[in-house]
Amino acid sequence: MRSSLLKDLLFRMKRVRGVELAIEAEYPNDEMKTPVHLCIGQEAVPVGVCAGLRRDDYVLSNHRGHGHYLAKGGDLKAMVAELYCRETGCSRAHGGSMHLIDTAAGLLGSSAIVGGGIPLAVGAALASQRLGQKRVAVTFFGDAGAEEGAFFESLNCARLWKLPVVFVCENNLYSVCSHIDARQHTREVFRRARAFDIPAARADGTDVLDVLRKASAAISRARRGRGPSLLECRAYRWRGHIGPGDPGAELYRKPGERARWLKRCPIRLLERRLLAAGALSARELREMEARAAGEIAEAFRYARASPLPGPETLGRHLFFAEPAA
Ligand SMILES: Cc1ncc(C[n+]2csc(CCOP(=O)(O)OP(=O)(O)O)c2C)c(N)n1
Ligand SMILES: [Mg+2]
Repeated sequence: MRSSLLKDLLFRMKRVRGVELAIEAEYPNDEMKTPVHLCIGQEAVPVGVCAGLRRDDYVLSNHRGHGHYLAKGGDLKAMVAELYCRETGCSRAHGGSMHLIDTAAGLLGSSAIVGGGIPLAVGAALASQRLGQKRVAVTFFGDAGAEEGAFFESLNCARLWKLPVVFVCENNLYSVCSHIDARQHTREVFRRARAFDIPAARADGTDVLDVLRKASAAISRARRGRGPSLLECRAYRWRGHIGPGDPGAELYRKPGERARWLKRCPIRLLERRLLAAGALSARELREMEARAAGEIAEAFRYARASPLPGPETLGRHLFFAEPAA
């Protein structure tokens, strides 16, 4: 892989991590009027998958969507402004963290309904196929998303119609505070695709290169008209289900589990590889971090300086028609 691509992957992961650390630090000030679900520890999945996509490909995200939005090329300032409920937010302050959208970047939306983005991606893939566009649709969902009926219905339709869709399951072992062992007969979500005759693979979700390689194979298959695939990525949610920190972690995490996963930081892993191979110098690393920090600080400044929406904006940007005056 070209070293410029590797460095770009590293930068993108650092930017996602940096934004989320900043959100976590600022959240207690209570200016962000939205729940936030942080993806710290899982950055290699959105960054690896989206690096295999074209800008005009589609992504459907979920409640833990900051990484998906940014990795697909969503506008950082508009995302932070959305968290601050500003008029300049990507959803014009109507959505908050769980309803990010940037159609110019192919990010068609995110759904707070667990599994809700899965059938939407099938719909986007169907549209692409019917219009002969060769666009691929990717949907990100969690291990609990794979428990929803919509998941199975979507696999069925996607296979039947040979749709250009890639189902990406981010298996972080938890649904809120429930471990997957208490919820599913097997931890191996990818095996379910076999029942639908859909090719499936499992990637190390802490290794961005493994994710990129396997996602690219699935994406290229979809683009060639060969139908859907499923990619299960194993990673770990370092923070609690919602908000900053992980209050009550000892009540639901298995002993020693978090410490084991912390050793597999996706960012440190790639950084160490690049430094060891001489593909990245200490100076380049500092510059990269300063660039990410600069973009993030600028996005927070922009968000805070943006106007709050007035009551007259309440009915705008919605699907229903305004009642006649
Ligand atoms: C249909 C539905 N059921 C339940 C919820 C409440 N809920 C929100 S997030 C969540 C857990 C989702 O877990 P997972 O899909 O594994 O994603 P993760 O949070 O681990 O990224 C639940 C149960 C919901 N939003 N929608
Ligand atoms: Mg989960």
